[in-house]
Amino acid sequence: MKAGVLNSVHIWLVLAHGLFFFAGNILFAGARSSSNFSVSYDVNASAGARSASLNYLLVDVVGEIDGVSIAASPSIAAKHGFIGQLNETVGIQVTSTPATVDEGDETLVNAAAELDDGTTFRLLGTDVNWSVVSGPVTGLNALGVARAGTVYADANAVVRGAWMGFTDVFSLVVRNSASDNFGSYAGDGLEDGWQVQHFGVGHPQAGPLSDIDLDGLNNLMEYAFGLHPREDSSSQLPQAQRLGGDFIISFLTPVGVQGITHGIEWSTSLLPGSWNDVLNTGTAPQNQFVVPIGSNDKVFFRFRVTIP
Ligand SMILES: [Ca+2]
Ligand SMILES: [Ca+2]
Ligand SMILES: [Ca+2]
Repeated sequence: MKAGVLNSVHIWLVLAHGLFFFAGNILFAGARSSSNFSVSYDVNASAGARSASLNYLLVDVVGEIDGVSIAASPSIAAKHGFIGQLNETVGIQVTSTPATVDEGDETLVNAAAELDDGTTFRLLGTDVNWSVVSGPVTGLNALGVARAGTVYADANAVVRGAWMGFTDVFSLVVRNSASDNFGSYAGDGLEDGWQVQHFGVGHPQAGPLSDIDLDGLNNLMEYAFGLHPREDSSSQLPQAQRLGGDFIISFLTPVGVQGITHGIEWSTSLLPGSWNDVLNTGTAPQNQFVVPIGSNDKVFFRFRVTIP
């Protein structure tokens, strides 16, 4: 029993010793500073105190440096000495993964909450209210999965996410990955961008067999030879040149024209069944056709353009 009493006294003395040094630290606290930080004083006061510099604000509370510090730029807040970091949401960020999507494909639109300590956390897609602001997105479901529509050229689409009163928009790129799949111009052999360029969207005379300018060349021929489908271009077809005993017709496939096969046929009478194919001896994009004149006193040519 006696030993037990002595032990109890010893423990009490250690505690008192510790308390003494705690009080001593408070007595000798004072101002501290750095290039972007200053604390005017530390104080053992239940009301705490506040100090600040150009880009720092510190609110002290009892016994240690606790409180809130705020940097003006970037705007970040930190709360010292609390059991856990306390955060406030200051906005949301909407992005898309991937940010470029082929027409007809899907991409996942994400949203993250921005916190005042400079961190973010991912939001569940189902927690966000999604909507399409503009552009070729034909579907955007509750999870944030966006489906790109068909386009005639690369195009931007803007989607919006809203959560807890915050909104953000994101612009994703829909890539024109197929050249003949757009609306009423799909599958007709003409590049959709060319049709929209000359006729706008959905024009009834933009098809390959129409000849809106009545120059004798339908739109397929106009396209194949890089001509303007709404201006008389009948004199702009490649011309035959005589070289020795041959006629030679040589021309380049226009830049951007694809899916087209150019051909030449010749006849001496223009009669049905009298037309003969000529071999294309050029190397793409060059086309070259050579027709021996022989003993013929006249030879006619005609162009033939085919699409798959
Ligand atoms: Ca397309
Ligand atoms: Ca087309
Ligand atoms: Ca025409």
